[in-house]
Amino acid sequence: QFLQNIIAHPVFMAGEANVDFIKDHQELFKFKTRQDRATKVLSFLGDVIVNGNPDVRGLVDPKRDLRKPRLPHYDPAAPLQPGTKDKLTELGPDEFAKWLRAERQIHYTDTTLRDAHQSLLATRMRTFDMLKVAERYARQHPQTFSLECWGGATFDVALRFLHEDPWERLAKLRAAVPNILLQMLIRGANGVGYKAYPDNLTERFVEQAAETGIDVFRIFDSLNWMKGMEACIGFVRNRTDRLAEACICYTGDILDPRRNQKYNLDYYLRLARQIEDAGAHILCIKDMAGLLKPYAATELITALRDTVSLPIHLHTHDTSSLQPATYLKAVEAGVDVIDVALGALSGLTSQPNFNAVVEMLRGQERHREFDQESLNEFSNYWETVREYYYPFESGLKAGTSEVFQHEIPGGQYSNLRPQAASLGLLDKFETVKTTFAEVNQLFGDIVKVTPSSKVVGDMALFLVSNNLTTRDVLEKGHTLNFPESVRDLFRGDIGQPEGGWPREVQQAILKDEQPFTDRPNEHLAPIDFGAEEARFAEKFGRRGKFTDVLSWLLYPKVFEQYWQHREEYGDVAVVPTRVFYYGLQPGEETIIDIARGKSIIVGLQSIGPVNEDGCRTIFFTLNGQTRNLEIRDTS
Ligand code: 3PY
Ligand code: ZN
Repeated sequence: QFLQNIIAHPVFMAGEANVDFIKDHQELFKFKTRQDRATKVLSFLGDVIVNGNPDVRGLVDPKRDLRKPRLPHYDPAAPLQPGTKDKLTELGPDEFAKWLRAERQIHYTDTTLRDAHQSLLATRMRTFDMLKVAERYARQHPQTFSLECWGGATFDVALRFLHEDPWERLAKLRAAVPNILLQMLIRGANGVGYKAYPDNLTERFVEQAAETGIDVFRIFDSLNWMKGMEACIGFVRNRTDRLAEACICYTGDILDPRRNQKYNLDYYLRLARQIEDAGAHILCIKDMAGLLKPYAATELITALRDTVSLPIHLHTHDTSSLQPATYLKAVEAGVDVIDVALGALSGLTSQPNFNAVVEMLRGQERHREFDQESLNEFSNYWETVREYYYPFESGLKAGTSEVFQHEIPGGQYSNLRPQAASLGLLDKFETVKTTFAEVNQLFGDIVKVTPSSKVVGDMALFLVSNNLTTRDVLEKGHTLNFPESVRDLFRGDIGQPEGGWPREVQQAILKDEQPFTDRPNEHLAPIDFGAEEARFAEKFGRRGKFTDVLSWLLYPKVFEQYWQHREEYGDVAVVPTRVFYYGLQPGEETIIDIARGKSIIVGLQSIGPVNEDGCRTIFFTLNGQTRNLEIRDTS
């Protein structure tokens, strides 16, 4: 540790250490007493047992039947079949794109590990549950086009609520799935965040994501603004040998004269041409709210295939429950890849049901065969595991065609409800939804997807909670103090919408502040990575992995809290989910694989009363030996 202290010392890092360096810096001899991994994990368990996991506080139902899931069958001795990852390595991205476009059989992206749980379970799915089945999946279903498993909200949520390192998740999934493309969602200039980042930060992020395991970068801009996507497409194209998939975010309805003034077929075709010119390998139709109806899909996909030579990937959410029909029409019209989620994590605000869509296309000439029995085993696994996450269920019970009016994205719908509830607006949720649509019109009818959709949601909640209407914004906007996110949007912080911002609304919101129309990233100084790495070492007491530095630069506050948690409790991603959220009951035991090839058996014997220091003694067994821990009771 002495050496580590020297290497991490700011004077040494600045290259200013002289012969007296060690003599002058007695702090180099201060060694932190590091607790071993097992003790750290026990402290974490002790805290959950005594105080509960704060993420589920007030939501625990002790009567829930949380069973152990049955793992899908596989043959570990059978050779791993090559898949799309091998194809990409063999062909390189440009030839791969041509190969994909020429494929007859339909391809599937499985979103279970990203969008499905983001849209159904507030993004809470843990690495632990993914890794239990990842290798099995790679062996059983190597013909899958890609696994969407990273990006979007998962980066932030992993650090913030799960206390996990998202990069470690990706590296482990990559090791478990060497044969299928791994895919992420990146919000163009906003990276995996909610605001613009300096370009060179996004560039290094993309390089690192490729190195850690990402093959397909699905890039979008929340206002369909090409300038917000171009740089990111360039980073993937020029700095990696992976696939840049750029999106047209679908909004309105090209077949509805009331909704296609701005967002009509010509608009989407123009955008698709620009995406091709910007160097994307794949074109994605990102239907984030599930608005693309079956006959609109026929028209759009037929026209897109005539307009660009890129393969087309279709993403939708089944909020209305109509979207399998859209897939049928899209497949007939020549779409190349469709996004689906394994049965138990599909439907409603998530993607259409993988297992069922495969069957829907049986008999169609483009059908691709999957082992249905095995797909169902995977679905059954997730059905059991989903129960562990019951506090995060959105409560939506059936498909709703209301989505065609409010246009709330699937990933946001499940969040808006608890957001409304936290403001005491649950009985006004109907009004929140209609106000969302009205705010969209007030803003000039914009594309709504993270982060622009969040701003529309913030404004809708602001109006409803203050008993205001969109008309009030125009009539007395100059006297109102709007949410910060709304001011940022109208200032130009997340880009420019088609046709610009409505001038009157912009003035009411910004008052004297001046908006800008160039790229927000241009207002940000580039990151000096050397200096930031040194600042990291100074702040956290030692040099971080480069991935830690990136996480910290993207989410400084969230990362600090994650780091503290990790220092105190170690890597909690190894704790089984039921124990992570609900602790152990007296007499119960669990096995935890704390490191590769190293497992511990932890049992809870009993919980002592609160002593005068406000602590309880927890009587554990660790591999059969009694271990007592003092845990502060803050409950
Ligand atoms: C995200 O940006 O996280 C999304 O899922 C947008 O649809
Ligand atoms: Zn989505």
